[in-house]
Amino acid sequence: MERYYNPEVETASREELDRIQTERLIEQVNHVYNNVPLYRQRMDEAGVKPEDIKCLDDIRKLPFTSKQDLRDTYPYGMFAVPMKDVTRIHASSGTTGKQIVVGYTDGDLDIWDTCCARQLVATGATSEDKVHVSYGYGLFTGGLGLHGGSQKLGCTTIPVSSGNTARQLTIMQDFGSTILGATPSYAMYLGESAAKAGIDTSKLPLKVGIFGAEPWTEEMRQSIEKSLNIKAYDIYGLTEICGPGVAYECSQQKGMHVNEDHFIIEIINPETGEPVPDGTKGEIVFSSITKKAFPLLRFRTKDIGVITHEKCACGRTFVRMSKPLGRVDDMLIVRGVNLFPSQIEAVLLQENQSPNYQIIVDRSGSLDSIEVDIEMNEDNFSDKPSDIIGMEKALENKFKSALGIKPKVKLVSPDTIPRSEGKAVRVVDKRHVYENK
Ligand code: DLL
Repeated sequence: MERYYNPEVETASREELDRIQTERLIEQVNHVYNNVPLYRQRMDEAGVKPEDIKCLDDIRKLPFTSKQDLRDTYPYGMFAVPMKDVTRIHASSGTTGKQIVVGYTDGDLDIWDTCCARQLVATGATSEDKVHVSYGYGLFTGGLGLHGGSQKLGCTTIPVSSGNTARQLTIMQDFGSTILGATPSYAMYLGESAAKAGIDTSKLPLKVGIFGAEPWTEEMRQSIEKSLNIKAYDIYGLTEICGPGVAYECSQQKGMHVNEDHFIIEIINPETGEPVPDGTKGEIVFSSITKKAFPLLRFRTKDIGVITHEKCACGRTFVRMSKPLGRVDDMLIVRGVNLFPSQIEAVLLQENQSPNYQIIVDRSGSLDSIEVDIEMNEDNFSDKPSDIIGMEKALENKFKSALGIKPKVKLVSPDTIPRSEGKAVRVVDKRHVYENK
């Protein structure tokens, strides 16, 4: 039988959900108007006053929020409560200088934990479970997010964090982990490593995986389910909205239910900003309607997806979103780090390298690899292999300190990177991480 963490709201009627969302949206609009200068200014410019928001459709009168707005107000410009009320800070994965800093009050953390607890229960978890959290702990929201949900549900929480694969496997065996939280690529790696170490995963108590933070395909799901002998669930979220737990899969695994009592989802045409009907692909936009410290209205995620309000056999009435089907921008997620080609370009510029470059992302087994091919220019041209290797290593280190990940750098002869007639093809992603839908 299907179990819910908050049955009243997870299975509430559409009318009831509309009522909750409308009430909370109105309150949130007042909160941001009174406490976030950027919102007050944007709403004044658009000629919208908080009292103009009376029903859910009125959300369209409100301005969008972009990642750029969050960068422009770095670090605390979007915070809507005094810092003394902010009890936790997280930041988007990725790079120095361009991080998005988000804050939570105690109440915000409690809601976040609830959202993650709902996901756990949707996979069948109870307080008897031992939740092995292999998402990174730290500014990244994955580790502490799932941790909070697990603890709230009363599970035995094992805060392993990421890395040290041999130790992860030992803990899994000796501590008896029953649920694993990790990025899907790390879960794949754990499965491969278990096989190499001769561990028979069918003998382990592990039964469920909760995987997200990066795109993954149905093929990956099947492969992880087989190698770890578990059932794998998808969980979606983003730092700006809270972290993991924005949307979660149920027993039916036909899309992810959005925690609609806390977040309003819209799908828009990314060019016009106009809403598109259910079943039509568009950019996913979220408003957080209960968050006090870092409330966002109509945040453009740049993820592409579709939603459906069709009834789900699990009994939940929350709208379902598809897996992200792509991105509106060119953001890559490589080994869990969000990365923009423009950040690679900035390092090249700083190092006086040629602007002719190409980024090649690939995956062998479960490990992402990233290579940056750069044409040599007049200043650094050399045909001495030892010089070239030295320059490549130096650049690799520059990337590591600027981006947090170390790509392989290959200096190539001038005029060898293919030129294109339209937009330069900066990224070749051979992993095919999005489903071709
Ligand atoms: O990845 C939060 C998270 C942690 C979600 C753990 C799930 C589990 P960010 O680092 O801000 O936050 O990255 C957010 O990652 O806009 C999507 O592009 C992508 N993403 C997140 N979950 C999924 C998923 C966390 N299930 C960005 N499938 C988002 C595909 C996902 N992409």
